Amino acid sequence: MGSFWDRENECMTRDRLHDLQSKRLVALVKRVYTNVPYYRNKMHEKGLVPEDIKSVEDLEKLPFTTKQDLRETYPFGLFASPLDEIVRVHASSGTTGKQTVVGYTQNDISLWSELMARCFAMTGADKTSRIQVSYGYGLFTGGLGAHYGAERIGAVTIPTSSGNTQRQITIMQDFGTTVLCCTPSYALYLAETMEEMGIKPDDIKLKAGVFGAEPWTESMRVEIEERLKIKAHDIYGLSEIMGPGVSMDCVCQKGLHVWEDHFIPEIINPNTGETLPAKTNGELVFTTLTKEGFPLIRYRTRDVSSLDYDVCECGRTMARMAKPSGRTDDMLIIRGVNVFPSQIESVLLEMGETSPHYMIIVDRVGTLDTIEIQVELTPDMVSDEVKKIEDLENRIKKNIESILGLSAKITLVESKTIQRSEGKAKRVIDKRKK
Ligand code: DLL
Repeated sequence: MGSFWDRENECMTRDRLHDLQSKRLVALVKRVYTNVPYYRNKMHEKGLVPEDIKSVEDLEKLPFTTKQDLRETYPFGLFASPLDEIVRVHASSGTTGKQTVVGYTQNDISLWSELMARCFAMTGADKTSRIQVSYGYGLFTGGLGAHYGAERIGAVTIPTSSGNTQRQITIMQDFGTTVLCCTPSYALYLAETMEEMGIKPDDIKLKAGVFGAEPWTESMRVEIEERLKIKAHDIYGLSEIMGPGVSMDCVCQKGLHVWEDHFIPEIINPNTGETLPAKTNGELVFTTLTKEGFPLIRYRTRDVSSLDYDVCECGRTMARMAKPSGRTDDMLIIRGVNVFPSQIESVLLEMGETSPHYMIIVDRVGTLDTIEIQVELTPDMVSDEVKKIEDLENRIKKNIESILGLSAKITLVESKTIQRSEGKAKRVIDKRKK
């Protein structure tokens, strides 16, 4: 089912995969121990030498790497290749502290292109496709990461980068774009702008979207698929591990296949560090197996997901991670209740009576946390229909309360008043953090 870029590797038996991962892990540990003093010290602290790591079963002995380690070694301290072998750097901005800098050798760029090509092939794309890359180009990995993968499969690559929304649509129409790459929130903004321009999904050739870089719910997927009449794929990645293309969902849309021949995923309990069994939710951890410039051992992503090792209906044997529901550090604690913005998104989109644009505002009055959810009305609803609006606000409030066990203030706002995003959407304003 579906198309493959590299069927042999994507469907290899789990036994073969185990042997390959073990061989690669042993080589990786030797490499970082020899080349990166920071890792050598961390291993010594745990009383480890490279010979202690003989197979993937020994992975748990190795120490975790965290964002803090990356900050302490800023900018190039964890690079495992000399700088004259590094041909590209990217950086992720991060909301707190210094940027995280990552480096790639020529082989790393080639591997990244290869894995992105696997992702594109999963959408059915090939050299006859036209792939519009509307992720930002620059230090952010989205634009260039998708770009090189699109070129690798031989598609016509259209590097529009993000922004200039009407022009994006004109290009889509004139150049016959078949695959669109951008954040899911931007996909929704593009759909909205298309509607305003009077362009219908049948007027363009778009067949698939490769959307990621931020959490989005299944309901959001349905909304985008219906409005653009396409298949919307979820692509995941992070600069530290490579960029986009660490995993993506196939046509079955039942989890994102992790390219396990190059990355080992684990799920841990974020509080204890203990490894959790398959199909259990926890923090996602990755070890890169083949990266040269910036390999990482047991990197704690802070993303919340779970892993499923059952063979997928598409035939791929590579583990599937559940759609990430958010980040452990995005979790809001409101009056002691844990809240992920994605839970609120699900409620709103499943009700389907408003537009999908919302903003969560958290504050503290005295010692009490308050939460307000601003939701946009659809263009055909006007805010002077007071009775109707009140009734809708109350029903949203009730549904939020039954899912979160938390009373929230619901404010319905006029259509198109909530800021649209061209990249990663900002959905939470936490005034308590000031
Ligand atoms: O966002 C890489 C990327 C670009 C992925 C384009 C997909 C498409 P960073 O800027 O370093 O890299 O941010 C990484 O974004 O740890 C997640 O919290 C979040 N994220 C990325 N993809 C998804 C996704 C890129 N599909 C951080 N679902 C990650 C949920 C995602 N969250």
